[in-house]
Amino acid sequence: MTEKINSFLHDVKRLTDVEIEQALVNSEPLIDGLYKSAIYSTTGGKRLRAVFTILVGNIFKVEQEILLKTAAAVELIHAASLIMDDLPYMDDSQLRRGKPSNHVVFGQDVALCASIALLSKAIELVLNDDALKQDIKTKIVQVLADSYGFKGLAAGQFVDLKLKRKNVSFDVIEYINDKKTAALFSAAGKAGAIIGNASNKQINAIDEYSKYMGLAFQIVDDILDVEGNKDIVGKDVAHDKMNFVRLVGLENARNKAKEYTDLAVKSLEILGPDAEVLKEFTSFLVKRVS
Ligand code: GRG
Repeated sequence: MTEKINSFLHDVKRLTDVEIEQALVNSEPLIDGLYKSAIYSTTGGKRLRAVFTILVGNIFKVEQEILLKTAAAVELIHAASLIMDDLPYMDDSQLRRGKPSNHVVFGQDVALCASIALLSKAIELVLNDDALKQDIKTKIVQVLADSYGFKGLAAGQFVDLKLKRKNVSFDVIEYINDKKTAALFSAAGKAGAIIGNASNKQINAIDEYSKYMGLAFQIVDDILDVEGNKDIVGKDVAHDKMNFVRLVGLENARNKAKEYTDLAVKSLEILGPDAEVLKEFTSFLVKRVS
């Protein structure tokens, strides 16, 4: 089954890459440098959020082509967040996806502009998608906008930067992981479900699954941060910063990841056998090494 997911991942990655390439064609020579910076950070990556949108859409019988622009939009938001996260006044990371971080190559000023431009390109991709009806587009734009604002990435990052050191507790770290990591997975999944005309109950199930899966995913990320190989992980590891593993220890962190994974899988019950594929996806995510 891992082989099946691997090959699915490979195919989706290729198709998402094409979608992103087409979305970032520049016709204005004056801003060539801005596009170069944006393109630099949208290449590479495992495309897990795009895969998730497509897996969820498939559960609701949506064809892959209809989901691709939305899947690419989610990856653009993800790329924008990685650029911002690596900035010196944020996480201060020099390495991302096995190469120097965006600001190391293009400068902090350009990196920030590219990140913002990618966020608007993500929204534009959905709004200009002829495959989607207007009401579906509106719902997706709402979900995507929520994922990186006060209900998502920005909120998580704020707490991470400003409150974590003073107030380290399980709840605070869980809040950060929920907003910084699970929120975008949740948007990716909900967008796929919305395109599939899923009921509110089904969308809530996907949301709950994404939350627990995202929390488990982040713990695995923290484990890789502590004991991963920089060459395989492709980003700065063993940062001396607080994360879930440093708070509770490796063994407890592994147990907690298992607990979240079980809760994620339980959330899928109401979706029936079609959602089985997400169980495979969950176990694929927690076994990852990069
Ligand atoms: C307003 C966009 C925006 C952001 C402001 C900087 C910030 C707030 C939030 C940072 C969020 C962030 C980067 C969280 C880390 C999530 C995470 C575990 C990333 C790694 O995901 P992978 O392994 O990466 O899927 P690849 O490179 O494979 O795509």
